[in-house]
Amino acid sequence: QISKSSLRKSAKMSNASGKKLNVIVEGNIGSGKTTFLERFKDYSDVCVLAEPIDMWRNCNGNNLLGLMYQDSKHWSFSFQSYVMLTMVQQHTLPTPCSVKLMERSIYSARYCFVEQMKKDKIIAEPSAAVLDEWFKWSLENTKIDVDFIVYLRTSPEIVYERMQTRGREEEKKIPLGYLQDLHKVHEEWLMDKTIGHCPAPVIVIDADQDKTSICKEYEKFEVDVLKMTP
Ligand code: DCP
Repeated sequence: QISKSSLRKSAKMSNASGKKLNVIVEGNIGSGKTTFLERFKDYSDVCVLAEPIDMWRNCNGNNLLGLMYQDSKHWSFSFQSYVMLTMVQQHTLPTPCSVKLMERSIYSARYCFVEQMKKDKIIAEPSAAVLDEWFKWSLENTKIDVDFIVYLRTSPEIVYERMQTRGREEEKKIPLGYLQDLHKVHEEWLMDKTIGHCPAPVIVIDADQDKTSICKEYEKFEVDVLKMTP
């Protein structure tokens, strides 16, 4: 007997235009982006690109993520330059699949993280200007397409708890205040549209919810956006 889930896994996306869809998944640290992406890993017509955190932890033997949290004034510029490079690599990676689902983007690197680091004077204005030039050049000269943004919207207090439970070594000293600041810049970029440029329609998912309720929201995304037919 063929199960419903195996049918779903082989389901073809049938978006009306037949155009390939590029979807980016955004949200605060600990908002559940990885869990959201996991759901699509077995689908034959979806290319899932998880965040290249392993590369950030090992750039020619250097843990840039760890260095950034240990001495942010010294290492944030190097770290964000490398994040932007890895994001351009993911945005431009060819795929035969109908849907490319990517964790984060060059946009959140620029409009959330670099923006906050500029505000906190962790990245000096001249260094931020260099990152901005790279950002603009990449958008103008490479093929970075975004058709939808999935925003996993959370409360900073909830993601703070999740982050502590997860216990990622590099993130041990992140204070609640940093997550509140990152929440604010995500909101300004994706909801209020007062920071930078929002490149595509935003699908908001309440990601404070427990796992069972979130799964229902995820299913709506599959049906409404990916047009998946079981
Ligand atoms: N990070 C950063 N600058 C970026 C992107 C990420 O400083 N441009 C940092 C923040 C986190 C780590 O990298 O310490 C990973 O953060 P993400 O929010 O991108 O990924 P998570 O694994 O926390 O996501 P989730 O828990 O939602 O799956």
